[in-house]
Amino acid sequence: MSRLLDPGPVVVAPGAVHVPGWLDDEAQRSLARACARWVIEAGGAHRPVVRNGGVMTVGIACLGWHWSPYRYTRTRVDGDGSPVPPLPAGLAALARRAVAETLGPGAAATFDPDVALVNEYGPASRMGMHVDREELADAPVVSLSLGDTARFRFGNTSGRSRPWVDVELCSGDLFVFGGPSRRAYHGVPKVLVGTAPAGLELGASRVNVTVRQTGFAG
Ligand SMILES: O=C(O)CCC(=O)C(=O)O
Repeated sequence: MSRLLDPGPVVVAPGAVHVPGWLDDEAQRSLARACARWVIEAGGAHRPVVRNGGVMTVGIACLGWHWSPYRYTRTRVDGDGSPVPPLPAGLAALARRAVAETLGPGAAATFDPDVALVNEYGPASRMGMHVDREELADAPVVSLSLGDTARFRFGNTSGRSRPWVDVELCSGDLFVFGGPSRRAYHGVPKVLVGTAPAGLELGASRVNVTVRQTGFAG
């Protein structure tokens, strides 16, 4: 359920905007159902192995391009090698609307997303501070949250440490970061278990859909 007094868009940093309750209850249910389908079409959510050999605690299903540390490919190179399903047109359109409503029609006009990651969090999942840097394009990143609330840490472009702002991303919230914030470090230090709205069919505590533009040809 949406919070009673959503404060409206909050500018967290230049180019970084949080919109609480952007998706209403029905839109959340519809996105949750779509995510369940997309994860199956993508061959499941894989748990990438990162630079230090650790296995991510977040499962990732990829649409449009396959992300595995630290590159994009057209096939699931760290899985069964099969091709990645296309980015659904409806999700691309939703992401374009998100950019228009947060960063303005000018930013939306040039936003041409071609990849989405469906991130599945369990109660103990975390995502360390990182930069979305594998994309050539400087286009904004659109992030939609479903299920349990996440503590989302939005930092700076210089490094993993402070200053940062902790934002609670609830089910239905939108977060967009572009412009001077596009290469900011960010992460999810905690999932607040048991905070998901009732009636959402999610195969995880929390699902985050991140839509991006790689800037790659073809
Ligand atoms: O789950 C989130 O809210 C953030 C996801 C994220 O940082 C990413 O996919 O790079």
